[in-house]
Amino acid sequence: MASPVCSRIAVIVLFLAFIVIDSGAELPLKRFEYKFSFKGPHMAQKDGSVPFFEFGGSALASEDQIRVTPSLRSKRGYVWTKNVVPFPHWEVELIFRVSGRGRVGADGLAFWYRTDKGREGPVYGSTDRWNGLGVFFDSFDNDNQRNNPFILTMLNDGSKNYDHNSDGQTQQLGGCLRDFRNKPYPVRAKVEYYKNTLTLWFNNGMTESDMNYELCMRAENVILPANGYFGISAATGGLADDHDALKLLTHSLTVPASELPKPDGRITEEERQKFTREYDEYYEKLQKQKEEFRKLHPERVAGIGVEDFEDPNVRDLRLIYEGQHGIHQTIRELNRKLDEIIGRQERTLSTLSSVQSGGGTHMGGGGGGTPQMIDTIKRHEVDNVLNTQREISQSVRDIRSIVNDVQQKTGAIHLNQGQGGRAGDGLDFKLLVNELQDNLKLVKKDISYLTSKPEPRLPTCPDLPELPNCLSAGHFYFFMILQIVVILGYISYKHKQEVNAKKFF
Ligand code: MAN
Ligand code: CA
Ligand code: CA
Repeated sequence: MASPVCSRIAVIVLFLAFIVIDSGAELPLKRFEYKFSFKGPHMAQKDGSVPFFEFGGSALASEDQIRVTPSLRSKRGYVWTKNVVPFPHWEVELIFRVSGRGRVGADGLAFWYRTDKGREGPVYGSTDRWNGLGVFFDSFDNDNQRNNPFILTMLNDGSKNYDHNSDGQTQQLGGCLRDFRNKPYPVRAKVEYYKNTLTLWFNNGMTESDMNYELCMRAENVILPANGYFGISAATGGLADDHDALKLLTHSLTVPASELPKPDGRITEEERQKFTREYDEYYEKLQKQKEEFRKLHPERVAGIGVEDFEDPNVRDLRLIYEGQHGIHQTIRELNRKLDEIIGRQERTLSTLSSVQSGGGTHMGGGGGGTPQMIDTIKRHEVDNVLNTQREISQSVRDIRSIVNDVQQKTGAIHLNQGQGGRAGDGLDFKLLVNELQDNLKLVKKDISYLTSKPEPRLPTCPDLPELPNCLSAGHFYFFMILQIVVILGYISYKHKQEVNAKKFF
């Protein structure tokens, strides 16, 4: 059961879609053309003319209508646009009234689009052998076919005469049997010529609505001449009606851009030369304007630089530079992060080594306790310790060299003494003592420097197994003083021996 319902719905949707697509595709753009329209109120000016229209014969304009013919016998009247119609597609709505006291009226009213202004003539008030379109609202049944009032369209290329006696039945393009006389409201006819299709709708004036149109005729492949005029004419004969034109509303129709044939993108040589010439002219004009601007505003030009416009090569170089700068920044950032990782790794290793080395010293008695919490050694603290150790080592090496120097000097004195002293030995001894004092001062200074250095906060030598040449200040003092005392004792002893030896001479 569901399947047929679904298929019906699908068909309806498809149908509606086609309608929407179809109607959307064919909807032309409409524009009201006031130069080809008239309507009341205030239709006629003080001199009786109607703007953009000319009329003659029995036609008479008033405030709200143009009476093309009065209901008097053998009248002809006409109204024509002053200007030719410049647009190829159009829609014209004619609102009019045909009224008379008789049961039968005559002869009828015509709407025209033709290449000449058909002033007074036999075809519903206009001239015959026209070129273009005639839409005839034929009230009187001349051929007695009981088919009037009738609405009839007829094309003419200027070669045909309208057959009045047969009501043009054999000449018609199309038409419809409609009564348009003595209606409660004005009747309306809408004529559309769009894409070579002629369509006629009719509103019989039974209501005031302007929407109740019904199709009268449609004809395709209709080719109307260009540059025609719109016109209205009417005629009476043995019988007569009032033929009143109330409104003529014209719209031009434009084919939507989506339906226009697309250009193939190629241009002719002539067009190319034209565009090139226009470009050159524009460029020259631009250069002149730039030059004028420079003259008028030199300070602004100087502030801006040589050119406000970037050269393509300069732009490429700038882009390359910016790219390289970006790469450089990225590398720097990576380098920084790598340093950070290495730092963390070193701290971790230091912590591990501290734990390992501190495990034996900090373990609670007997090795049965849990490890105590140990402070983490920072890298800069380790560096400080190492630097301090290096300085101490260097100082110790300096002291060693000084001590060696003192020993060498002492050895030299001893040698001199062994070779026998001569005159002036007392002076040499004095110089030696002074030099010894100077050296001692240097030693003292170095020691003072060492002792004045702040001790690192962290445990130093004992906790760092790889650091050699550690010497405490106490030991160093002790050995130095001992050495000096020995040397002085030795020198004193030798001096006494020499004094005693001299006594014997
Ligand atoms: C007369 C003639 C015709 C005309 C009728 C109706 O018979 O003038 O041409 O059509 O009257 O007016
Ligand atoms: Ca007729
Ligand atoms: Ca007829």
